[in-house]
Formats: sequence, C-alpha cells, structure tokens
Amino acid sequence: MAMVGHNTKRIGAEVLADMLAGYGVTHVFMVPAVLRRTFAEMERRTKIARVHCHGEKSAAYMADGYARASGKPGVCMAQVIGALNLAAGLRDAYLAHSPIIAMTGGRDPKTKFRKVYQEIDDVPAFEPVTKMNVTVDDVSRIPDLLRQAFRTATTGAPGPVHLQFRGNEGQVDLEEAEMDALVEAQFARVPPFRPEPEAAHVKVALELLQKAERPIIVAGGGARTSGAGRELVALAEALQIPVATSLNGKDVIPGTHALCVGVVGSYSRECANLAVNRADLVFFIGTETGGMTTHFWAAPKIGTPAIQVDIEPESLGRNYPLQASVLGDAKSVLIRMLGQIDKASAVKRAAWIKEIAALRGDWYDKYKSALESDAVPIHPARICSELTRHMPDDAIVVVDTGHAGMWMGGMYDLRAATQSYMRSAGHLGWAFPAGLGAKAACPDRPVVVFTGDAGFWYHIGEVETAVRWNLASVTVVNNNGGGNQSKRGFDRAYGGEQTAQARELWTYNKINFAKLAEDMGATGIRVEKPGDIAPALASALAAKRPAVIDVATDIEVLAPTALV
Ligand SMILES: Cc1ncc(C[n+]2csc(CCOP(=O)(O)OP(=O)(O)O)c2C)c(N)n1
Ligand SMILES: [Mg+2]
Repeated sequence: MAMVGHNTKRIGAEVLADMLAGYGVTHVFMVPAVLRRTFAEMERRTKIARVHCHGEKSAAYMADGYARASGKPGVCMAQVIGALNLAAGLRDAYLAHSPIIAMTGGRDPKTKFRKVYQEIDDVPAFEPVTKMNVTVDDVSRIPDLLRQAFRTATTGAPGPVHLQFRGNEGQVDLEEAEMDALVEAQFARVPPFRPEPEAAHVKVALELLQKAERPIIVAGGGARTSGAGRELVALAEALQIPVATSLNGKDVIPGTHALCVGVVGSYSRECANLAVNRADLVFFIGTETGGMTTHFWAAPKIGTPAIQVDIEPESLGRNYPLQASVLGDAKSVLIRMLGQIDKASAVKRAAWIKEIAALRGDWYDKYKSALESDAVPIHPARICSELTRHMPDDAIVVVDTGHAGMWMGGMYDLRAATQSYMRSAGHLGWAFPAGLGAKAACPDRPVVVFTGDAGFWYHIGEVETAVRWNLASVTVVNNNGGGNQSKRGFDRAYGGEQTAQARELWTYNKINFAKLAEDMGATGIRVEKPGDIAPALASALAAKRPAVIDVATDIEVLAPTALV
C-alpha cells in the first residue's frame, strides 16, 4: 500500500526497533527466538531493555503490569511454538482493558500446510483475547500495522492487540522495503483522546444526581484509565456523594477518605455492598457493571435507578436500565459536571452521609480483631492492615486473585491519591510477573506485590529474571501452604467434611519462599510473627533489590465472602 514519505530502503528490523523506541517503549518481554534481528537492532539503535523471561505467559503478564502501571502499551513476544502460551497471558489484560502489543512468529505462505516443525495456525486463538489480530505478511506493512496496533490498543476501552510476523521467528524483519519509521506519539499512552460529552446528556445526569437523597458513585477501571480520580473526589465532596469502586478502580479514591465505602461486588468490603444496596440512585463511572463488580447483579439490584458514564457506547445500559447515559471520557464528563453543580443540593444528603459513616464504622468494628490480630501463624487480615499503615506514599500495589484479591480488596486501604493499585482480573499467578513489569515501567516507585503461595508458584522462576534485570519489586507471599480459596468448595464436594483426600486437592508441601528467593539471588525475608511484618517491608524496600517476604499464615483462616 502507498504511504507518504517512502523514499529510503530499510530493513524491517531497523524500522521496528526505531518505531518502538519512537513510541517510548523502554522494555519488551519475551522468550526467544523471535524477531532476532530486531533485537540486535534494538541493542544497536535504542535503549530498549530486552527482558528475556522463563515463560511466554509471564512475559505477557510483565507487559500487562508495565501497561497498567504506566499507561503505556506493554510489548511482549514469542516465536511460533510459544504463541499460545503468550495468548494465554493476554486473557487477564483483555478482561482488565490493559493495552498490550503481542508479537509472534507465524506461518510462511511458501511452506504452510506442509507440516512445518512446531507450526499450527495460531491466529484464531488470539481472537477472543485481542481487539485487533493481524498478520504482517510483507515487510512494507510493518509501519502501518504497528501504528494501527498502538492506535487500537490505546483508544476507547484499551486492550491487547496481536501482530503475527511472517516466519516462525518473524524472519520477515530481515527483508527490505521503502519505509518510514513514522510514529504517532498520541497513541504512546492512554488515553489518547478525551471525547467530550453532549451538554444535554450531562445536564440530565447532573439533575438526577442532585435530586437524589441517597446517591452513590460506583467507579471502575475506566475512571482509572482516564485519570479521573481528582475530579471524582471533587464531585463527591461538593455534592456529598459516597463512592464505591470496582476492584479494578480501587485506586481512584483513597480508602481512608470519609466518603469512600470501599470495593463493591464479590471481592469487596461489606459496607460497600450494603451502601450500594441502600442507594436511591447509582452513578456508574467507567465500569462495565460486570458480575464481579455487582456480585452478579445483586449489588445494586437490577432495577435500581441508575445513570452511567462510559467511553464505549455499547457499555451504556448493558446490565442496568438507565435514567441517563453520558458517552465520553470520565475525566472530561466530571469536569463538565463540576462546572455546573449546585452545591446547595448537598444539604439534603446529611442523613445519608451519617448512615454511610455508621456503615464504615460497623465494618471496622466487625473486623478490628482480625485486622489487629496477634495470632501466630499470622492472620492474613493483619498483613493487610500492616500494609495499609506502612506502604510508601508513592507505592504501586499489585495484587493476585483468589483470597489475595479478597483480602486486599476488602481489608487494605490506600492512604494517598499518589498510591496505585492493580489487580489480577481473575488469573491466579498474575501478580508476581505483573509487579516486575510495573517496576520496569516505574523504576522510581516502590512496587509491592501481594500473592498467595499457589499464585506465587506459577511463575517462581521469574525471580531469576528479576535478579538478572534488577527489577526490584517486593513480593509479599501470604504463605498458608495451600490454595485456601479452594477449601470451601472441596469440603462441600466431600459432603461438608474436611477429609485428607479432599486436602490433597488444595494443599501443598510447606516451603520457605524466602530461602528459595535467596538461592536465586534475591533478598528473602521470612516472617512468622505479626510484629515483624513492618520491619520486613522496610528492609525489603531499602534493599533496592528484588525481594520476597514469606509470611507464614494460618491455613484455617478463610477470607470473608461477599455480603449483600
Ligand atoms: C489460572 C487460574 N486457575 C485456577 C484458578 C482458581 N483459583 C482461585 S484461587 C485459587 C487458590 C489460591 O491459592 P493461594 O494463591 O495460595 O491463595 P490462598 O487462597 O491460599 O490465600 C485457585 C486455584 C484461578 N483463579 N486462576
Ligand atoms: Mg495459599
């Protein structure tokens, strides 16, 4: 295809390396061997770190963590045999709307269907986990398809894209064509656009909000991507509206803010579910209103009066019939609203705010003994409260799923708007490699991962990668010697009784992860008493090396399930 400015013949590898650098990519994550010449050109022409990992899935998770921490698309790669391992790693990013550019080697028309070693048709497997899934068949298409990849990954609700390069290792990068390494800097991070809402729609939504006596905001990952936290808190304060968040949107408001009721839904804080279910109007901002955020549409119940803001028109009203919908960027919409609010309307919500304060207090009273527990082995809620108190003000907190998501979603509080929070959208094992990617993207910020032992086992080999690239995250392992979240289900399957045979299905051998980490060259700290959590965190952060804090916790303690 004809593009303007083509006048110099260059090889694909040079153009690809220059363009990635031009988009501000600082790290790529991969298992070799793919785009070998591109990697050589990256080394010669750019400062891009080529992080060579122990598995394609963890490479994708690192790219995901990089993207969610920085807002810049994460780049990950695999040769043809590793392509589906990489695709598996895009699943969480797809669910979480994280911008990732995945590159793989793939089939050559000259040899396909001849039973080429290691080769299958991988492209269809990328369909369910990408927004764009294309093949780079001719070297001259590298520039326009890479631009389209950045454009697609970052616009609207962001997400992963896949480029399959011709050749099992993407050898198309060795060929020559007239190409320009043109980059569009706008698409180097999210959000590239802030679509303005229609004034009339803003007016209707704001009138409903101001009329309501018991409104509540439910803010999600879209508000996070938009960077709308400050405006959201300003609106909540001005109109005296409490705020709940999805797990993905947890860091749009500090948990310590008087108007914050916490995370609503399944991995949640009870007072958030109770508050949302007492509201007379729910204002959804940048949330898909999915099963996890609404506890399968029980909080709020379908039929609760609702208004919604989203950047994707198809999200508006998907699960809750709306009294008003506003299409646009969350921050832009909130700025518009702030420009025309009637602060006097806040007075009528005094009783509601008092009720919210009581719900917050009730929650704390109920869990105080767990949060402050001196028990040995340690109660996981105590880890959360120690992290709340001692997390640095500029920390990025990265949390796995299962009980890790439940403990931290419900019991941990961000104290400052400058702290970030990212969580697995459901895949066990995501957090540790995602934390390494976050640290690569934001080397000056402390990165603290919280994971269970089952979650940590998945990608434990990447401790060696962390040491090799000095990706100095701190990983706190809630080590109870099993996958506790599975316990309730297996007890049920065995007739309500905990049998030795049922335990075979969710318990592991007892391992000291601090020792393993030390053997791989990282800092390892074993914690067996609650009072040692804070000093361990302080010394792990001070070490400026990859660190694993192995916390011995009680295998009998289960996270509280959602209440509605
Ligand atoms: C890829 C994947 N496989 C399986 C699960 C199901 N699952 C959720 S939590 C869990 C066990 C978690 O154990 P651990 O990380 O040790 O945390 P704990 O519950 O013990 O605190 C499992 C198997 C999942 N979420 N993701
Ligand atoms: Mg466990």
